[in-house]
Amino acid sequence: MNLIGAPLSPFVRKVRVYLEERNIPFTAEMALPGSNDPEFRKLSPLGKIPAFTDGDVAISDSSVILAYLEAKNGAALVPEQPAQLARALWFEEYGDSAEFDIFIAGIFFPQVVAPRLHGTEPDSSAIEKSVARLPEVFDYLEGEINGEFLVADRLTVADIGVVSPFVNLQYAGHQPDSAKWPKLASYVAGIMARPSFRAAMSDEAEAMQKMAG
Ligand SMILES: N[C@@H](CCC(=O)N[C@@H](CS)C(=O)NCC(=O)O)C(=O)O
Repeated sequence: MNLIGAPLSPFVRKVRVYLEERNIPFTAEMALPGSNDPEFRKLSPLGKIPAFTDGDVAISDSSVILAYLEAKNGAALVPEQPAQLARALWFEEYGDSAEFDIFIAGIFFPQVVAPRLHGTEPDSSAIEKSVARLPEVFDYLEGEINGEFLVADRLTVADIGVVSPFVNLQYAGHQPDSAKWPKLASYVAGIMARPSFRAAMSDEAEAMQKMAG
């Protein structure tokens, strides 16, 4: 199995963490988001990362990759009980959409990546608008969390999908204040302390250092 992408992407991290959690061996290959390399485009028609191959099977969406791995290896991180399954997939999607839009597109990318990529100053007023939206995400999650995991008292794709974007947010210097969002702060710290997340973050350290200049 080959995971293709760049280490700081929350979507690449989602897949990497899943593979670690299930002890599935894989190789990792570098590709930048939006790459026009024809070989990469064959695997990822939209040019997005991650792309993923398993023999002849090529997949280019993190949620589809996790669904494939659940089907191939036996369900482990997606609950079977319908209401729990829906809740787990909802939170995975919430991480991929609402959190991605504010944490990564709104803060991490313009603050950390764009200045390095384009040699320009960060657009502080646009970033501040996204920072001002953090409480709406934090309030929502605080109301949904009751303990160590979001669903079924065990790790699911919900936790991987929700916490992965918090890693980028932390790289950009933001995290939920434990005085205001105690359940969320403790939940995020607990999931991020898992060996799977620690391994991903340790692999990313060099890329993050380069990004920070
Ligand atoms: N739905 C996709 C989203 C992947 C995605 O948007 N990746 C970003 C990088 S974090 C990307 O490749 N962007 C390049 C582009 O949109 O051209 C997934 O879950 O894998």
